[in-house]
Amino acid sequence: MSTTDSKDDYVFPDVFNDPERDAFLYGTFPEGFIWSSATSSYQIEGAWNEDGKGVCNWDTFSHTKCSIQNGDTGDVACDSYHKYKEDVALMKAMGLKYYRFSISWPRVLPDGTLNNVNEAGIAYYNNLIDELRLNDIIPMVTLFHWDTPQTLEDLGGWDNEDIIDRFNDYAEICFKKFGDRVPLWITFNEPWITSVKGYGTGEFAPGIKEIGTKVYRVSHNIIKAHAKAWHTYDDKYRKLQGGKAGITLDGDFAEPFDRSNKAHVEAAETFLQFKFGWFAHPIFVNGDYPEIMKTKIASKSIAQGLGTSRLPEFSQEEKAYIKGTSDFFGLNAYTTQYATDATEGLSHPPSYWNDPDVKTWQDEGWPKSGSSWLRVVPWGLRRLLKWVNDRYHAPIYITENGVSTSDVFELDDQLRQKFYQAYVNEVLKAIKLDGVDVRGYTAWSLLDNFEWASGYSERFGMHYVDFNDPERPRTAKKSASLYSKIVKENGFVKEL
Ligand code: PNW
Repeated sequence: MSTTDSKDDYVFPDVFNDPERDAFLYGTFPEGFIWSSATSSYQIEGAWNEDGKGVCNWDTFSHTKCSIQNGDTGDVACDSYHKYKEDVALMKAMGLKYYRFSISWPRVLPDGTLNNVNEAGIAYYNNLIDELRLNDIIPMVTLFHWDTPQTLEDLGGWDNEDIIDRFNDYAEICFKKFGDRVPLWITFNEPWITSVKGYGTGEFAPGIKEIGTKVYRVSHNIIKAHAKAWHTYDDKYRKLQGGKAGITLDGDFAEPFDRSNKAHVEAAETFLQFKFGWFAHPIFVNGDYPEIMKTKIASKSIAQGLGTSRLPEFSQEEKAYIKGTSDFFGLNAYTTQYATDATEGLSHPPSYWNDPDVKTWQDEGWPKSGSSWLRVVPWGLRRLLKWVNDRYHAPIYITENGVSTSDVFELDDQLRQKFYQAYVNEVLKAIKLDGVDVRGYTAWSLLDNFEWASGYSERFGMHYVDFNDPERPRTAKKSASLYSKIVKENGFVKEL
């Protein structure tokens, strides 16, 4: 790439070539910037019923016919329960200094409660953490990346508020057992997905389809559970262990289709409030949902003949307890939508999709990935970072960003190499040009793994995993060396 305004200044020159917006920026990240890669327990561990682990909602869901593409399950996945040392060696070879993984709740507490602590599960995570520290890799740990103990799911899961105390017990045992070596805790990964896909559309475990009502109750309980676990850390462990605790939220960026059209601008903002604000407004701003959500859902609920809003309310006491309960903003970002105001299908049937009065879509010209929902839009990440920064004023850790390709054997993964170059470059622009406080970047994912309802048909890894081989061999793709180069140079150093 050269500094002159030529096609070479762009990573995707045919699609994204606006000199203002898309030109490549050389430079390095602030000193101490955290470079990491991520996985999650159900997606990589396997060993679903070994050494005393309890059954989780995804075990049940994936064992139910027709819920996952090709009937795939996470029974073995990448077999990381047995091969974690190999995983650590891959990170070491890439020069990564941080690793984001998640703990399986039922591997530690098989029935979800303190009645039965699985020492083998505790030992597994102790071994993993020790292996990481031995290799100078610092763990960033997610407590809940969607695998709920089945015993608790049977009692209503996140729709039963008793789970708030159970989650707090589980979080506390993790702080107690592992916290001396874990400086960064993430309570929940993407509560939007749990609420909307788990209890709304039913695409994900537990497969419940109550998109107009339950989604809001589930997220209400998750927000309270998050706040409680954060207070436990803050009250009892922070001083001793010196770490930080926060939440990871996800969502697409929304770009007004026509920036000069006020209705489009408002629609994009509303979309973002319904995605991020739903969780971020209570946690980072004032303990309560965004006004636009409260107004829209209440007026639609009344029009639908309901006596109260489908969106639950927090008490004054709860608001005070929830506000300010995240030491950082964990952000999972992948793609972007265009947004306009919508006027159809507003009141019936009650649905999270209709509540915002917004229509979104993706441009056909944006590069496709292996996942239908994910088109490559690098500039959307920079705008999203600025949007989050302006509203929530918290240090941002990008806890996931990455791209899928379809299930083919491909080590020279051109799309993923270009994706990381372009997206990481947008993070650099956000820091250098917009003054956004981004502290870290995490690539999703270290390994190809179980991609939820898509099973093994979509590959997000920087390492290829052969799922037909019982040994689950890992092979580095070219994106692994490209990412490793960015990490070692702490950015983009121009080669003369
Ligand atoms: C995130 N969508 O999930 C998760 O945190 C990861 O576990 C997952 O593997 C990764 O992104 C890639 O998908 C998402 O359909 C799953 O919009 C689905 C969607 C978004 C994020």
